[in-house]
Amino acid sequence: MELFVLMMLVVGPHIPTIHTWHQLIVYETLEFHFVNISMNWMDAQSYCRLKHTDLATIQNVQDLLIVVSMPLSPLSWIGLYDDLIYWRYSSEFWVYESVWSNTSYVNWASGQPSNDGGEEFCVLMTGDGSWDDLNCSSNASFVCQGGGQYHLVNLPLAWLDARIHCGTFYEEMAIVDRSHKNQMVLQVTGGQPAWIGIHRNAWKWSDSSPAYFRPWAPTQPDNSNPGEHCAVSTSIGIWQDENCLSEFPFVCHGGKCVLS
Ligand SMILES: [Ca+2]
Ligand SMILES: [Ca+2]
Repeated sequence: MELFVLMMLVVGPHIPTIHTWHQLIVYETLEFHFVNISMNWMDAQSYCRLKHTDLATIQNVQDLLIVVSMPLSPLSWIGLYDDLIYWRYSSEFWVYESVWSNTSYVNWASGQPSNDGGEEFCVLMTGDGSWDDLNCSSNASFVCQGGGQYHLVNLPLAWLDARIHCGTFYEEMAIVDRSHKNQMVLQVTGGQPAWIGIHRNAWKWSDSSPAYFRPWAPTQPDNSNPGEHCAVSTSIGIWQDENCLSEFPFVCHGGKCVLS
């Protein structure tokens, strides 16, 4: 535990907000409340919003140290969840994001999106034109668009590198938001599996804060029991994904408080 915390302090990506005032170091943080009642994640969220502000948002090592200083249960819900709804197009410069509703065009293959291993955030067009969500670090050919046409690039790259390639040499990665566009892309690929320009921002906080700090336990998240779309903190402060319908005690946060 001590080693972990020390490592987090040394290498953690976020430094707490620090104000120097009259030689004092003052930390701003949220106040946290451990609730020792077992509920599923959604009910815990409702409880926290009613009694405090929201399920706990833990954005840096300072927050984490405060949370683990409480007498947590072995697994306690926090506000982090895997957002399976918001698929979107984006380049390096713009984002087109919409709730994927019945009126939005999708062409998922049977059983997809599957989010295997809890790490499938990018969309591959398969050989028959249907879509599969895959790990974005997988290498695949990809489809760009530019000059009013789609272009297959036979250079296996990870999804993000493919998007950069499209932005550099064409205009964008392929936007496929209509059935006839899906057919046009399929004609260009000739059935070769290829990335298209759709992905999702996976892990988010219940209170909509950005979720860059994610100290997962080794091998987590793994979505090992499908439906593991919500996160718990272990008592030592590293996290794992669990089925949102499981029942655990939980941590809420209230407003900001100041430590000095
Ligand atoms: Ca999949
Ligand atoms: Ca898990």
